[in-house]
Amino acid sequence: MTAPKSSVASSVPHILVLHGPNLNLLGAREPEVYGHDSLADINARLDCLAQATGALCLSFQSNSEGALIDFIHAAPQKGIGFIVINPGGLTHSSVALRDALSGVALPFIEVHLSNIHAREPFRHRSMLADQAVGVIAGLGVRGYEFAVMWALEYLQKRS
Ligand code: CA2
Repeated sequence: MTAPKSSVASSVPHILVLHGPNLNLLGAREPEVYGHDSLADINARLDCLAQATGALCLSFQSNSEGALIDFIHAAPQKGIGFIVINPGGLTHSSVALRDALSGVALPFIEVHLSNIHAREPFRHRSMLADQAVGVIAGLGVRGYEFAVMWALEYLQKRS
């Protein structure tokens, strides 16, 4: 007997990759800081990585704090088991984003393309980092890949 579609989907590990404000500009501006890859390039690579292990990688970018928070709130109903997030500039200011992540209680890794600790002092503080499973900064696009690989291992061990 064929299993109902919903139970097939829920057995597949789901990772959510969230990109915060201005990251839609990747590849077009400031390549010396953020690299040459566009957001579409990054998402496609992460999607391939997840699919190679039979998982699903859902990506979402917004310039709006509220839209990111709404997406985080909906994550458990979408079957998401892990979040990889580059909160962009909201990293350094957003108590609301921190509260949303704590609210859904999903494990997450914080990723930054640049090494925020080697930049201006206001970028050294993260509102989310102490709640994260881990933080990756300064490894460019590879940082997202490492985070997704770690998330895949984490979800496989827990299934
Ligand atoms: O290094 C990172 O990934 C950051 O999260 C990027 C944020 C910055 O505010 C954080 O301190 C560190 C900025 C995202 C803006 O992205 C742009 C990409 C291309 C051109 C202009 C901005």
